[in-house]
Amino acid sequence: MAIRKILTEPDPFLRQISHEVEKVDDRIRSLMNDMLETMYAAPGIGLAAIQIGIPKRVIVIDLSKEEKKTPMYFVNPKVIVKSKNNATYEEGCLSVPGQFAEVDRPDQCNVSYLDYNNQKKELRAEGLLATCIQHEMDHLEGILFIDHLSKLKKNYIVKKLSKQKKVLERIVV
Ligand code: K1U
Ligand code: ZN
Repeated sequence: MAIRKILTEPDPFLRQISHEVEKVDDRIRSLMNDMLETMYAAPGIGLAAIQIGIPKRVIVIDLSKEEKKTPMYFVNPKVIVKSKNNATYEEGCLSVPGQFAEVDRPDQCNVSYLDYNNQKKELRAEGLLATCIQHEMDHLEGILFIDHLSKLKKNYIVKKLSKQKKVLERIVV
């Protein structure tokens, strides 16, 4: 397992549409293991493969709060049903470091996907899991949570990120 570099906005790679996976084989499992290690190290509660520069439709999530890790793996996820009611969560993103904003999304969704063992599965998600799945599925379409905000809020965050990057570059050099 390896910790990979997480791409950050405005890296154009994050805007790519990810490709379907043919089969969950050992190479995809190895990718998912690296993604989990990268996500735990960050730390975060979800990660899409495109965030480490791999344009494949692969997501990992772990919402467990206790010591015991409970990873979830979603390959080629598809939303089959989503509720009409929305929920608002303050979202963050490892590709938009240090920035948080409230985003409205359907509060429940049913998702089909392939699991770690290439088995077809379906899941009904609600609460933070529903939010996180939809946030990660956005990444597969090249969408970031800041794209759901008003132009004003988005520009504010993008400018803050750019300032943050300049400060960091000065410290590192
Ligand atoms: O970059 C990502 O896609 C991961 C992102 C997932 C997410 C968070 C909140 C709402 C929707 C999706 C994160 O994990 S940001 C970091 C974070 O939320 C967190 C970090 C440590 C402990 C608890 C939460
Ligand atoms: Zn994200």
